[in-house]
This record gives sequence, structure tokens and C-alpha cells, in this order.
Amino acid sequence: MSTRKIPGSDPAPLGGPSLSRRQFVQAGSALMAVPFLAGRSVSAEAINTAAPSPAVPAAQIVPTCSTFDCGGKCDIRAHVEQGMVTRISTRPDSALDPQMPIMRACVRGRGYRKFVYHPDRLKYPMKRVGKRGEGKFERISWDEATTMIADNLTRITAQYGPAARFAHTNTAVSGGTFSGDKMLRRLFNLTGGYLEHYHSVSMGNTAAATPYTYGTAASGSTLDTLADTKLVILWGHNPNETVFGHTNHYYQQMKANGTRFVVVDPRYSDTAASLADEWIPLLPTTDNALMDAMMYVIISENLHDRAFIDRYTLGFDEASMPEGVPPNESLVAYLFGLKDGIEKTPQWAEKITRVPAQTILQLARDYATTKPAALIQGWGPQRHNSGERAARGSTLLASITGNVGVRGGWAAGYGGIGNRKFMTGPECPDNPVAAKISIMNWVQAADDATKITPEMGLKGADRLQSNIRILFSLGSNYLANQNPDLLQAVSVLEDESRIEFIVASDLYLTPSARYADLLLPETSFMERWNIGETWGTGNYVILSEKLIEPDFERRSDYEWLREVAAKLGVEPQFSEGRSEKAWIAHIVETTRQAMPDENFPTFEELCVKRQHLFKGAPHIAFEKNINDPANNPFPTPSGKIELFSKRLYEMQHPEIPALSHYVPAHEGPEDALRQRYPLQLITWKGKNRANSTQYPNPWMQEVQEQVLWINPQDAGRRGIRQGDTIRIFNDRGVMAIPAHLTARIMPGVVALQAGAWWQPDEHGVDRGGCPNVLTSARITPLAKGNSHQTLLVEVSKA
Ligand SMILES: Nc1nc2c(c(=O)[nH]1)N[C@H]1C(S)=C(S)[C@@H](COP(=O)(O)OP(=O)(O)OC[C@H]3O[C@@H](n4cnc5c(=O)[nH]c(N)nc54)[C@H](O)[C@@H]3O)O[C@H]1N2
Ligand SMILES: Nc1nc2c(c(=O)[nH]1)N[C@H]1C(S)=C(S)[C@@H](COP(=O)(O)OP(=O)(O)OC[C@H]3O[C@@H](n4cnc5c(=O)[nH]c(N)nc54)[C@H](O)[C@@H]3O)O[C@H]1N2
Ligand code: SF4
Ligand SMILES: [Mo]
Repeated sequence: MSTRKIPGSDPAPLGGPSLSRRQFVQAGSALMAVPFLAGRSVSAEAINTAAPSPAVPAAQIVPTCSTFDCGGKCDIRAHVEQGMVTRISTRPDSALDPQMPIMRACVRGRGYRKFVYHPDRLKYPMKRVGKRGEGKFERISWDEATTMIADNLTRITAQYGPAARFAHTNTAVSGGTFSGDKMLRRLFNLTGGYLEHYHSVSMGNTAAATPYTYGTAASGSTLDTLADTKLVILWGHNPNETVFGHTNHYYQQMKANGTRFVVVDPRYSDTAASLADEWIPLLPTTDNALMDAMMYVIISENLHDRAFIDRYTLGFDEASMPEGVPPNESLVAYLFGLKDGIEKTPQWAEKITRVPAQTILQLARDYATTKPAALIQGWGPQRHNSGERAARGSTLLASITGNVGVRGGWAAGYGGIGNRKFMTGPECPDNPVAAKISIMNWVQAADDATKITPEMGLKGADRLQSNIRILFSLGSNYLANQNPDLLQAVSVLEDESRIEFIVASDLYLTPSARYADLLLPETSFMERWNIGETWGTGNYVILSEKLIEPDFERRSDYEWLREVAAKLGVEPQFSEGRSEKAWIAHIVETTRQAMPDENFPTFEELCVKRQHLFKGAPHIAFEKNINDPANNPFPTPSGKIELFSKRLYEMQHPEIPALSHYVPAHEGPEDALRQRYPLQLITWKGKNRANSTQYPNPWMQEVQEQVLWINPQDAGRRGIRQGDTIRIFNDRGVMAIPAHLTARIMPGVVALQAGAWWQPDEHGVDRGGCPNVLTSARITPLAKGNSHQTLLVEVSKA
């Protein structure tokens, strides 16, 4: 055991004397206090027989990963010396395991230490002393804190019922198998339940729209199937920054092998800079116009895959329409203007999108004649109020060109692969409360829940009986910062007669945490046991070991929840006697049982092996349905790929038409509001933070300043020069930050990196550059989801 090599570990790590596993054990007495030893299968005997310690104990290099919601799950190396993480490095070249995609730490990963050891980190539990939102807190003991929580839970549940209890969205901790947030839900359900929410603000619009084409949202393939793809169109997808599992590993190989990349994005993103042979900027929300015109060209020039269309699809032309639909509703009828008299030509689309007609013509021809080709849509285009249409539009293009179910093609927006589930996770009893709201309804549910209707997104009930009265925000900055139209949200939070008790647990006093009544100092991923999981777009897990002891009075969410459970009298059922580490071991065991063919390691084995790559690659979405349609109909009502969706047709909602074609967006380029607010604003996820996580990290602030990207043409018209402080405003809010003049953003559009902290000055002007002082809380028509990306603003010199 002591000589066994950790797969992927470097025999000669950079920057420090190397220590073999045996030497490490021999150095036992000096290192016994180092907590990570406890998890290794190093026997006590081995330690006791160890030789005397060297004068200066060398750093132990531990392969681990973070559990943030950053899109990646990288193999980082923590250098641990005398109970401190002294350095972060990454998977070394010599460790290349051909089985594992290469996931090296990004700039955020390299800076993790500054996040964990930052002097501003919360140190003690604190209760609010000023007005709510003022940010004044006073230190209290953990006993007082957990008593406050237990008492408020008991009082509020007795007075308003369990549906008055709410747990906010929690993406910062969703990258781990185990989280306080999951355990909070367990505690809720053991004591009567809570008001659940649905909808992923990340990709919920794609997830809701895709099943109308294919019958399921599980429409992603594994990236290893793209090795021989000649053309990839990355459509509103910026994986160079957002990572998405291990996109870069494959895209860099493909680039080296000659794959042509086209990037369709209003911004010249880092992905466009590093991969693109061609960048096609278009006005935000006009993606469907470009798609419509591409389909027009493909069909007019007879480049569509007629055999595929006839065999697998519904609604292409009048001959293949479902029963009971009047004439001229098919795709061909729409594109050639048989109903509205408008042919969806490249010239038509040029006026809407600003993409030159010739470029559209060429893109359509390239996509239809390169076999196979992959049009991969990111999640930026679907975080719009036209987002569901954009997501479904790409499924139509893939279908008419026969790129569905074939190796090297791509069916839909970047998405989940099959029904893959990795770790089983802590068990959660059923929620006795049937009602569910969309995450977009939470502000209304706090203000006056009786106004929420099923049309707005209420599920499982016709009305809500109670407002949200007690709210927990664990691992999220979504009370204010990340929530669309944040000023509207905080006006409800400030009213103490609405939500009566707010608990926030974070590492920092974020703009959201300022609204807490009780503020709890959580541990970081380095201070507790967990397993990092890739999103469904990847397929491995990495042990995230406890490396250091928490300082001050920091406690993991699970630790204080246990104390609350005890005060509510349910601790034994809640914890089942397990520590955090014991839960991880338990989940590993239940995962092994749930997937007997997977050969998943035991907990002891995982502590040595550190990683596990799940089987299931390569996977081509819908391969079965295409190879053997008789036995594998698509799970749609017709059993076919539904270009025309009768289900959508019956909704008769003008914003989600049966064909998913272009419809001008609210606050889009055709909105009359443009006369006052002529610029479209979009946000993107940048390289120096995961959403708002790591915002206070000084190393990350050096990487990129919060500035507004504005095209020199738009700036020139307003007399704005490089670096000028400018005001960006609309009816919802105003901010003042520096302007960055760049041709990387097309005229008519301005762009801000998402996730900067909201910092209002005494006049209410945000000096931090948080886009959500400007964004809209409009709900998308089908998913009842978010459309953070669709908004109009004006910019002027401050
Ligand atoms: N570095 C980093 N990585 C991250 C995150 C992070 O904050 N930082 N966040 C993680 C999370 S939580 C998520 S959900 C994912 C999100 O990943 P995505 O949603 O894919 O990322 P975004 O940057 O929001 O959008 C991708 C691109 O869409 C473009 N775009 C915006 N509007 C339009 C449009 O109307 N049409 C077209 N064609 N393009 C448009 C943007 O300019 C951007 O370059 O990333 C994850 N990865
Ligand atoms: N304008 C605009 N708004 C957006 C987006 C956008 O693109 N543009 N993107 C949206 C998307 S896709 C997402 S996913 C959301 C993300 O929004 P949120 O879900 O709010 O995620 P973060 O902003 O990362 O905030 C997470 C918080 O958790 C804290 N944290 C980190 N680790 C831990 C931990 O271990 N325990 C606890 N208790 N806390 C921890 C961090 O310090 C941070 O304050 O934002 C959405 N909002
Ligand atoms: S922040 Fe994400 S992409 Fe960066 S090193 Fe960590 S896991 Fe990898
Ligand atoms: Mo997200």
C-alpha cells in the first residue's frame, strides 16, 4: 500500500522536494496532525513504526478538486504543509492518464488559496443589528445561532405551515456530492416539508424546449464523438472560458486535427479568439432569424437531407403535418412565406440580425454540405426571453441536415447526456408539500404569494396559502446580486413584515448576505470532505478531501444543521449518526450498489485512486432511434422528431410558436423602447470568477477589471473615450463604471461580465458593475424561466 502510486500523481512535483508515499508515511510523527491523513488507508501501525521526522517536513501534494459551479472539475494539486495549503499546482504532464480527459486548473483554480485564506472571510456567526440590508451585524455564539434557527422554524411553521419555508437556489455548492443545501432539504422534509422551486437559471429554457422536438432533454453526445467532425459551429457558446467539463481538451485536439470552427456570438469571445476560423456576430435575440434564413437557403438549394426528413421527422412540408392543423403551418410553408407572404431569405435576415446576406448564404451551405457537422449551442442564447425558440431552432437545423443520431453530428443545445447520474447523493425523504414555484416566482412568493398563478409557473397547486416567511440561502448570492432586477428583489427583502427570518451561509459578506438576519461563516471546500462531480456534460468524479482545519468559528453547513436538528428533536433521523466524512463513505457505498457494473471504488480505494471515470462514452444522442426507429420511436407524441410541435401549436402562445421561428423579443432590437434605450446589453461568464464566487479574490481582480465593452462607433457617437467613467442605465437601475472601447463587441450591443458585486453609492448608483441592477425579471413563456440576457440600456459619460 505504501508504495502504491496515486494514478495521475507526479513522481517529481514542481516546486518542492518530492515525497513518495512511503517517505510520507515514514515522516509520520511530524505529519500526524495533518488532517488529511485520517482519510487515507494508511494504517496506524505504519505510522507508529515510522522513522524520526526530517527537520523540515516537505509539503504533501494532494490531488483534489473544488466543488464550485464553474463548469469544470479540474484535477488540482494542493501542497499541504503543517496544516496549511501553501501552494496550488495542477495535474502535471508526467501524470497523463490516457483514460482521463486532461483537466488542468484554470486561473481561478490557481488562485483558490487566496479565496480560502482571505482576511475578509466570515469568522463567527453573527446576527443583524441594524435595518435589514444595512450590513450591520454583531457576533453571537453558535448555540445562540442554532437556537434562533430552531425557534424561528418552529414558530413560523406553526403559524404559516411548512410551505412558508424556502431554500434559495444554491449553485455554489451544487458541484459537490454532499452539501449543506441538500441536508437542509432533508431536515425540512423530516419536519413537514417546504416550498420547492424548479427551473435551472443556467439552462432551464433549453431543457424545457428541447423535448418538444425530441421528446426528451437528454440530447447531448459525448465530445469524443466529434473527433472526425469537419465543421463545428459554436453558437453562443464560450467554452474557452466556461469550460463545461472538458470541452477544451477535445476542442484543442480537434483544432489541431483541422476541424473548422465558426463562432456565432455578438461578442468576439475568448473562444472566438482561440478557436474560430470565422466569427459571425449577430444582434442578441435574433438567432432564430439567422437560423430561419439558413434553413431557407438549405431547402431552396436542395441541400437538405430528404431521406432523413421523410423517415424521421414531422412537419417539414404540408404532406407531413399532424392531423387537425390547417394548411400552411409547415416549415416549408413558413420559410417560403405561404402564410405571411414573407420569404425568410438571407436579405430578410440581414436586416434583423445584421449578418450580411452573403455570410448567411455561405454558413448555410457550409453547414449543409459538410458531413457530418455539429452546431453546438451554448446557454447564452437561451438565457433570453427568446431563449426557448433559439434552443429549439438549432434542433430544426440539425434535423433537416440529418445531423441527429450520427457520429460527428450534434442534436441540440449543449446538454445532458443520456440519463446519467453519478453519485447517489444523500437520501432525502419525500416533500409533503406538493406546491412548487419557478425560481422566477420567489420574489412574488415573498411579497404576496396569493398572486402566483399556474400561468406564472405555480405547479402542484392552484394557489399558495402562505408567503415565504423563512428563507435559507446557503452557497448562493441570489437574494440580490445574481437575481434579475435586483432592486425589485431587495425592496421586498427590506420589508421585515414580509420574510420574517433570513439565514445566509457564505464565506463572505456578499451583497445578498447583507440581507440576512443571521449570517453563518461556512467552511470552504478545503475544510471538509466531499466529492466533486462534473456536470452531466462530463463523466467523472474527483475526491475533494479535507485538507485543513477550519479557523476561527467556521463550521460547515452540515455541522450547524445537525445542531438545529437536535434542537428540533430529530437529530438521530437527520444524521443517522454520520459525520460529513461518514456520509461521503456512505454515498460511495450506495453508489456502488446502485451501479454494480460500474466497478466504482470503495471509499478506501477512492482515497487512494482519487478519481473515477464513469463508463458510457462514447455516446451519440438518439443513435438508437435513428438506427432502429421501429423499435425505438422518439419519445414524442408522434414518435418522430417534431419540427412542427402540435403541443406548442395548441398552446397558441405567440412567443412559443409551433415551429420555433423568429419572433421579435421584448426589449430586443425591434422594441419601441429602443428609442429611449438604444443599446442591447448582454452579460457573459468570465474567466476570473464562477458567477460571483471569488469576486473578492485579489488575484482574480487583477485578471480582469469590471468594465463595459462598447464598440468604438457607439462610444464615438456619445463622446466616450477609452477608460472614461460612464453611466449605464434604464428604467430599472443605473451603474457607473469605466468604458472599454473594443471592436470585440458589435455596434448596437454592449457587454458586461456577470457576477461583479453590487456596490450602490449614496445615490443608489452601482459602482461595482453588477448587471442585475439593469436586467429584467420577465418570465419566459414555456419554461417560466429567466431571461437575464434580454434588456435595453443607454450609456452616457458620467
Ligand atoms: N469562467 C466561468 N465559467 C463558468 C461560469 C462562470 O461564471 N465563469 N459559470 C458556469 C455556469 S453557472 C454556467 S450556467 C455556464 C454558462 O455558460 P454559458 O451560458 O454558455 O455562458 P455565457 O457566457 O452566459 O454565454 C455564452 C455566450 O453566449 C453569448 N450570447 C449572449 N447572448 C447571445 C445571443 O443572443 N445570441 C448568441 N448567439 N450568443 C449570445 C455571450 O456573448 C457568451 O459569449 O458556465 C459555467 N462556467
Ligand atoms: N446578469 C446575469 N445574472 C446571472 C447570470 C448571468 O449570466 N447574468 N447567470 C445566472 C446563472 S447561470 C447562475 S448559475 C447564477 C449563479 O448565482 P448563485 O447561485 O448565487 O452563485 P454565485 O454567484 O456563485 O454565489 C455563490 C455564493 O456561495 C458562496 N460559496 C462558495 N462556496 C461555498 C460553500 O462551500 N458553502 C457556502 N455556504 N457558500 C459558498 C460564494 O462565496 C458565493 O457568494 O447566476 C445567475 N445570474
Ligand atoms: S474553477 Fe473550475 S475550471 Fe477552474 S480550476 Fe476550478 S474546477 Fe477547474
Ligand atoms: Mo449557471
